[in-house]
Amino acid sequence: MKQNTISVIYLIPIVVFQFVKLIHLSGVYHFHDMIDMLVKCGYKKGTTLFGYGYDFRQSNRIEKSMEGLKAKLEAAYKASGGRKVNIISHSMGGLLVSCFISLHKDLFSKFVNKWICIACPFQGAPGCINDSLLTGLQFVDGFESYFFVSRWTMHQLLVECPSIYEMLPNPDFNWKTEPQIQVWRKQSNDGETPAKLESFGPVECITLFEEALKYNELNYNGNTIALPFNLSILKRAAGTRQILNNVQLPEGVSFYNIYGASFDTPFDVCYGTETSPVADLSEVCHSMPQYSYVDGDGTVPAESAKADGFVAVERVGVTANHRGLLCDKTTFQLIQKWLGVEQNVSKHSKTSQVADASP
Ligand SMILES: *[C@@H]1O[C@H](CO)[C@@H](O)[C@H](O)[C@H]1NC(C)=O
Ligand SMILES: *[C@@H]1O[C@H](CO)[C@@H](O)[C@H](O)[C@H]1NC(C)=O
Ligand SMILES: CC(=O)N[C@H]1CO[C@H](CO)[C@@H](O)[C@@H]1O
Repeated sequence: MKQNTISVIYLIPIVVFQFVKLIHLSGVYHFHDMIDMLVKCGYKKGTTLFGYGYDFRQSNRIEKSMEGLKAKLEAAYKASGGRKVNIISHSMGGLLVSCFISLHKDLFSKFVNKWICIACPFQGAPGCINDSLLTGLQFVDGFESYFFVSRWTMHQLLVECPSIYEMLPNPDFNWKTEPQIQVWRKQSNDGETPAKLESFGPVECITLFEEALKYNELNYNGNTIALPFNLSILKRAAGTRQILNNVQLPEGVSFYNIYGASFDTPFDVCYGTETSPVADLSEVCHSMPQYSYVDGDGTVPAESAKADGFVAVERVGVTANHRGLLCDKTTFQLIQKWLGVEQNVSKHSKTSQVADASP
């Protein structure tokens, strides 16, 4: 098939955690159904279908990821007989591609024909990410069950994850309503008002993270390792945010965006209650947050995933959750349409529908 000589690269998150023994899994499983679908469309693994694994904990612009993607693009381009290749990214993979475009624009336009981006947190994932840092919740829904680590272990790992800092909500984005973290704080014991609701905006929020994680530590093989909120990682993440805010799609590259919709997605987070307020901020790390929700894929708000800032050929909302988007019939139909391929053995069971085709 002529069209199948154009290679496809899919970006898969992989992880090698330094503190936890049992983990050395790759995200291939994540993409399993997608790979199957593409193979049924005539792609051949290693010949016209390539996976590019990146460590999802790392900054989206580390040299290693950038160089690796460059090499993969070159290889796939060669395998296509010098024809531009197509890229499929999911979630953070989209931020990695954005960073690559910003740092290697010429290479990107030389090697890439189409970029299909699924569930990318372009402007961050406020509720999830903030809360990942504080309690290790939510984000874990996606990863805990998958990487088989406990909530608390996950939390401790996330505090040292540069990629998490890069998914904090973009303070420069024009949010419909700016995301908030709120804490019911205990006032003086004798007072008439035992509790007061404090709100943390983009600036104060850092103070909250610092304060709450001041004494955070991890016990590993009998050693105690301090794991405070890491200001040097934050600083670097701010640099990544600047890059992401300024990235422009090179001419000649067609961009397609699939975002998840119809799932409650955490946005604002509140710790403590009026009757059971928080005294010391470190307590928030051990308390269950209350969320307020917006529409999205359960992890990334639709508002963030839609706001790619690029000229898109199509930008489509699909009714599926963050990971469900990777094995969703509607997603597959869109990808086949955009790649111009067909699945040989196709079943037509409809599990989801296009929710919103507006930009
Ligand atoms: C599709 O199926 C036909 C008949 O089963 C087969 O000859 C052909 O090679 C298949 N094409 C692909 C792309 O798998
Ligand atoms: C912050 O992160 C950097 C890079 O991972 C690391 O070298 C440094 O030790 C960390 N600082 C703290 C206080 O944990
Ligand atoms: C550092 C950072 O971006 N923190 C964010 C955490 O969440 C609050 C509210 O959700 C935002 O206002 C902050 O910008």
